[in-house]
Amino acid sequence: MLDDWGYTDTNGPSTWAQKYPLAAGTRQSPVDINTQVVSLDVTLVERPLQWKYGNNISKTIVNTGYGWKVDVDGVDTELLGGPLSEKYKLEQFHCHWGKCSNEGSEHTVDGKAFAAELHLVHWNCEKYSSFMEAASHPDGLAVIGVFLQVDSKEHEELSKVVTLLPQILHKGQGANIDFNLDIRKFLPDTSKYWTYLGSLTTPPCNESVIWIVLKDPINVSEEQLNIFRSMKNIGENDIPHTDECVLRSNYRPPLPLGNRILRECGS
Ligand code: SG4
Ligand code: ZN
Repeated sequence: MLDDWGYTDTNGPSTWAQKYPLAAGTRQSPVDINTQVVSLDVTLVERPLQWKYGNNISKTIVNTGYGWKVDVDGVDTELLGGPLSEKYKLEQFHCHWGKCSNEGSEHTVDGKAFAAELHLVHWNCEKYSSFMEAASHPDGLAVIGVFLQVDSKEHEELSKVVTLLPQILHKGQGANIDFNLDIRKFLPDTSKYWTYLGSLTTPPCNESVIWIVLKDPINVSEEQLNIFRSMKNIGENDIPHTDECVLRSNYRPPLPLGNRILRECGS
């Protein structure tokens, strides 16, 4: 049985709105970032983005059937400043990629896609009491997006994730992280970013995300991406019918910005 949503021809992004009406909304993500129409916002410069991620906060990694996801202990984490009016806590991070490296990111810049995009998902812990509660409010979530581009050498910290993937090739599988997987090493310069109001990029596509897309990409190797591309979207004991069970790509293409404003900080 195919899931009711996914990234195959039959259950991919263009079909989501049939079952998840929010996916047809006017505040959807991702979007193409047209660098000609972004507005420079001095208030963002005056209120720098601040974050605090400690050691040993990455706890487990799971195959969600839609990719890998690292759950963190976010108690002592913080994200504030920039476009955010309150303090947010990190909940998890995950990645989107494509079947080849000229596609894979969800956001695009002047029509250009990167090979992959890392998402650090935070929730507003000042206004809401849980991630779940926050996810249904327009200012509930804040996601930092980091573009991944291909380079000849591997990304050292990402190689720690890659090493765990053989244990979670199938949907539903998980592994403990008993070493320091350091989120800070996934961050380029965080003073340069674009920000806009959007949604979760997967069903149910809640319009609850303040997006912060970092301008500078980080480098990963093609080999690292190839391991991502070998993950499966079915359980270990499910019977594979076609090669549709391989998660070759898991990104949603850009949606119209409409009358939303894209602001930029730093150049
Ligand atoms: C990925 O599928 C994550 O694994 C999901 O996390 C996440 O959903 C989903 O992407 C949407 O997040 O930053 N791309 S995104 O907009 O965080 C949520 C889980 O499955 C609710 C928990
Ligand atoms: Zn994501």
